[in-house]
Amino acid sequence: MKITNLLNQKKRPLLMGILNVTPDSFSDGGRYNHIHSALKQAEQMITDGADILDIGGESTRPGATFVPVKEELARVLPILKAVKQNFSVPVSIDTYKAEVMRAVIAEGADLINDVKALTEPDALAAVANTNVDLCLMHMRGTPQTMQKNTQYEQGVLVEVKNFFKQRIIACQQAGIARERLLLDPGFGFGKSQTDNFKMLAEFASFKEFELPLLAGISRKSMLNAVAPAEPAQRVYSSICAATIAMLQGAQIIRVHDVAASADAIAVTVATLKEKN
Ligand code: YH5
Repeated sequence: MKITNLLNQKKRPLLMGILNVTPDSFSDGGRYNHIHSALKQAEQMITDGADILDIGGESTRPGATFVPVKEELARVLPILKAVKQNFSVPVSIDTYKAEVMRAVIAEGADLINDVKALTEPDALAAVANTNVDLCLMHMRGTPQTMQKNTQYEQGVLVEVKNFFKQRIIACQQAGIARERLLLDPGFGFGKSQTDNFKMLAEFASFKEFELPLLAGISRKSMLNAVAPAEPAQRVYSSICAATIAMLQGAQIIRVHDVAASADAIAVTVATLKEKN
């Protein structure tokens, strides 16, 4: 299912539920429990109102470590297959590795959610002659180093937009139709606290690209800095941030807390419906 079709059909922001499959999310490391717990999570998120499930096999949190292709595929492929067999919800795969992209596309992935915006070798070619949707996220540096230098010479908004312009051109040159692209400024990825909130305050300005915008703020540290709480207790601040983004045109919100976010979407939609 094309994400743009889903947006046109639902006529409201879409809810992308984060399905966590990195090893710290399950205790024994056994494959059966791994798949079983992912399917349970998936089922609950769909019941709660998820429109898309996002599956990632390598954590891209600040300081997270690299996962080899083989290991990433061992984590993600069985879960992708199981979700595709059991549910009809579109599946997004959070990866920046071309080899992983090729494998998950062959297994029916609907969206490639790339925190490196197809800048890795061979990534553009891996997706070019396919019909998957693509989320291009801005990150400066790598997950290992990105919080070391968060100074933007021209200001964060200008730099993120220049990056989007370059990546859109790179996609066009690789033969990727513009209609397949989504944009995401990448909250928390190599940005200072001030810049994260500047991007949220000015989120509407990213509409200039006339592409669907994705906001991923759920449970992030930028929220902890202003409303201190352990990650699992950041629901209220996450809902608030997602709502601020949706009021400014975010069309997909990437979240951990699906049920709470579905209520936020309902309230936002009812509000936006009455706006001139
Ligand atoms: C995103 O924004 N983020 S992985 C640190 C946290 C909580 C959550 C507790 N993948 C994004 O979710 N893909 C990630 O502190 C993403 N946009 C897109 N498109 C980081 C994450 C997180 C990190």
